[in-house]
Amino acid sequence: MQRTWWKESVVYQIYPRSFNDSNNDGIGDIPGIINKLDYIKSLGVDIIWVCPIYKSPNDDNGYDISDYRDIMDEFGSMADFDRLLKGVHDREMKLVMDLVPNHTSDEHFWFRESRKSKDNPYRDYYYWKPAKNGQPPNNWPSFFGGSVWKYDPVTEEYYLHLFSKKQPDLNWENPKVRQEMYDVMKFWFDKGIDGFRMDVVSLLSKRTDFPDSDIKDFNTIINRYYANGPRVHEFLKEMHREVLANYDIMTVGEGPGIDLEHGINYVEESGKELNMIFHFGHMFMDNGPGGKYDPVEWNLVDFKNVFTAWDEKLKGKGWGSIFLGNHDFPRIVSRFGNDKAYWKQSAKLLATLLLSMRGTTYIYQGDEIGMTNVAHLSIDDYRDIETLNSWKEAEAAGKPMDDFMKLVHLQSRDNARTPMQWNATKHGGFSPVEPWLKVNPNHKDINVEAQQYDEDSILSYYRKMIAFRKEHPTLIYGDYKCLLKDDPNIYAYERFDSDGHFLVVLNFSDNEQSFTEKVGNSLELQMNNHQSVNETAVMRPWEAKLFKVK
Ligand code: ISL
Ligand code: CA
Repeated sequence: MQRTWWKESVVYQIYPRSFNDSNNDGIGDIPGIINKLDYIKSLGVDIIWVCPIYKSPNDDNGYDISDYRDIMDEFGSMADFDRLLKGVHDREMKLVMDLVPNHTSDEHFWFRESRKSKDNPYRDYYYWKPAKNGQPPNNWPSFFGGSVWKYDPVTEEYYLHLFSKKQPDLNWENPKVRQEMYDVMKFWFDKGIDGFRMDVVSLLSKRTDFPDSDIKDFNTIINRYYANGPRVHEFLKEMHREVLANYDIMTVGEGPGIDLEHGINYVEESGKELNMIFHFGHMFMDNGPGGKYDPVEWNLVDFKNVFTAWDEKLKGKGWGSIFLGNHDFPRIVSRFGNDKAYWKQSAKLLATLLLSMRGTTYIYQGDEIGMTNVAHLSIDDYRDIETLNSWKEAEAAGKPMDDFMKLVHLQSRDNARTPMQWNATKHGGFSPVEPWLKVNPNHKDINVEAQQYDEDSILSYYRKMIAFRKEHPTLIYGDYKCLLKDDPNIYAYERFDSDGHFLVVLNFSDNEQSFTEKVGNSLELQMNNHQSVNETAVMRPWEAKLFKVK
């Protein structure tokens, strides 16, 4: 693989609403991020990705954009943004923004025009359909509950929204729409930003015959009817030709339905589309047939298979992205670790994994201090549209709501969105006033200040592990080989190339495990996530060891 800056980078993801409030209104903002740039730099990361900060009525916290060329009032002004970009560049980091090309807000100028009349010049910027026998045009379900079609009395037709009804889907079949989006991208690239994370690119091209679905399982519906549509690669190649090729930037696409079979087509270097994609194989492992609120146990063998299969698939052809969480999923230590008895060890184990795999590493804000899921007692303390809509649906279906609350604690997107825990003061140092979403009560113990100068902290471990990765490009580019594929507790793999050879052993269990597989070799322990170093073949609960193989 050719060496490239974004392959060697570690990305830090910021959810601006929950990062740092600078003007005491309880909402994180851009000046708040600027105040923390030295902290972010101190982690050793290279790229900051900020979730959407554009003008938005905030039906889905900025993923509903009403002006792509302006900044959300609550987050600050364009002058603040320019200062942020300069502050990031002055510290020799890069700034990646979040582009939402699949849908706009219903308050965007294009949509306000589009809904006015059937012959409005913006009508075809969106998908409009007449009723079918007095019913919506088809039976597709929306990601956020209910139908994907919303009736609009003005022209007596329905418009398509795969997400909330305030997020109408753009019609990418219309070349004008594509040019509009390319112009938006150029606007930000010309300002000097260093790339885009692209929201739900897998959904850009629709099956324009809009067939009824004959199945119920939502994940299967996504794969069959919504994702990887017929023209998606044509659109992305055009985008690459017209915009991306002209800048030294990075792109990472996300979206449901990007599976092993389809994912490679987005990132194969010869295909000239995107640099990386987020695949969700490991992120949906715990979803049952009813989706995320119908959870099933995940197991380590499947988890390892996801990473191994993707590495194999991309090897020599494209580049991967390594992540375990983001603003849409539960906290990583609560989900893949043990956030009770082995909180510190398991958070460090996950850091070891994130920073020793092949691919670009993405760290979500707060994971570097081991932030955990939250268990607010009342649904009134939740804000996420997806959580609230699922709650209403469960209530309407007569489900026992005490049980459903437990599922919310396990699965809600708000788990990842509670404010960043800077110190032990009332609102965790995020804001002096009541934040838009309550801080996790455990901020008294889990916070940046408590870990900043503690050599044994999760935060210190992240810093060391990031530095170690940078010193050893073998961990970035080297080959990957999974050992003990079928071991249900140990995840062990080698990373090697002509410059070096490493062995990583991770005990994903609450019990001691022995690891004898490579003990005959001459191993030199480099990283260990427990305070007292252990060079033996015994793996303590949630122990992580990284060896140099000589
Ligand atoms: O959140 C999910 C599972 O909990 C995903 O299915 C998610 O809806 C999907 O990956 C798309 O997410 C992205 O687009 C959404 C937005 O709400 C998410 O925050 C964003 O990451 C619509 O723009
Ligand atoms: Ca604020």
